[in-house]
Amino acid sequence: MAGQATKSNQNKSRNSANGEQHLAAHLAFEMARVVEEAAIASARTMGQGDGPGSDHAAVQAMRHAFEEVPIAGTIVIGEGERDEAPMLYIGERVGAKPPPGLEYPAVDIAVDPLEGTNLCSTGAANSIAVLAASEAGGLLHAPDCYMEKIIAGPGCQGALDLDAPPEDNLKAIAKRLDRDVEDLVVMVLDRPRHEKLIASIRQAGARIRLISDGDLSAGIAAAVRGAGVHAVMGIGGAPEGVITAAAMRCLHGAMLGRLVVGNKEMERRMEKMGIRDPHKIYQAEDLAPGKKIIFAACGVTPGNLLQGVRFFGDGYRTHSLVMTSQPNTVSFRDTVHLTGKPDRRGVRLF
Ligand code: VTB
Repeated sequence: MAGQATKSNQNKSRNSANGEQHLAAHLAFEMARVVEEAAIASARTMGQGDGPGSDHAAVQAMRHAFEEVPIAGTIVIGEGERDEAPMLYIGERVGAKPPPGLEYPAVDIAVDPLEGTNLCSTGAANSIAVLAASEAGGLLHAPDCYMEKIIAGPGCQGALDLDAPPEDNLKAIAKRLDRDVEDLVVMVLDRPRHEKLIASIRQAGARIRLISDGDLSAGIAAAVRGAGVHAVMGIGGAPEGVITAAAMRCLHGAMLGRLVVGNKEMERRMEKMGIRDPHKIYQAEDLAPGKKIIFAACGVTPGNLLQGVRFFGDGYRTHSLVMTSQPNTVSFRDTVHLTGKPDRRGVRLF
């Protein structure tokens, strides 16, 4: 009897584990739909030279898409404070209305409906629609300030030091990757604040790719094999840093980040948001501590990692990266959205 009881308990826990896996997969699928909608809407505006218009299109489409998702969602990183952003503001509740008697799971969400607004408005590469989600409390509520970052692949866990000179980090990364510093490619945002950093990287002998925007997709490129990028260094947005950290949790990338406290006012805001030590060096696990992380990004303009949205007569095609930490999955989703019947030749496979 006792044996049977144990077996039934085992079955129960196996069933609930399967149920949770199913939920993770289902939610990841829903989140992919959300970033796809934002990408499609903003991609329509590509090259119009209207950054705010592109951003607005993405925000509106993302907000609308959330209405179908069965979650009790809270935006923890979004378009700004409630009084400055009408949609996807910090604290906004999103998700479908549950039927009577049913409760949907509480989910915290960090969104960047259009990461790389300028890239989209000029038709340049690498703009994406992106979000990260986790169980409640699983994403740091970072203020909209800057963050010093260093990001590299899984092999560099424990080898990075935010306080060390760039050449030391490059040496450490090269060692872990079994190559010379000269064989490394580092992505850096092309900003005057990085003048010294860029000079040091050049001095050390590594190759550099300067980017005008988009240190989030750069971070992902550095954490995977085959993208031809080995590290991201420099100061970018803190909200983007938290979403990058969520991606690192799924990819096991190495990341360190430290908020840049500009002034007293910012320090007060951080305190209000529950950040006790504003000078803390965070790892990906601190920025995105959730157990069940979901990351979803969809290409808006063509990029290194993701293709952009392609429109054709009877629909459009999107390319997304969807990842979960538990179970740990990394999937690419290539979707043809048909708005009518395909033409005589049918849906193109490749
Ligand atoms: C970066 C970059 C973003 O903001 O985080 C950057 O990745 C930081 O701000 O794409 P500055 O532009 O002030 O340097 C973006 O460029 C836009 O969100």
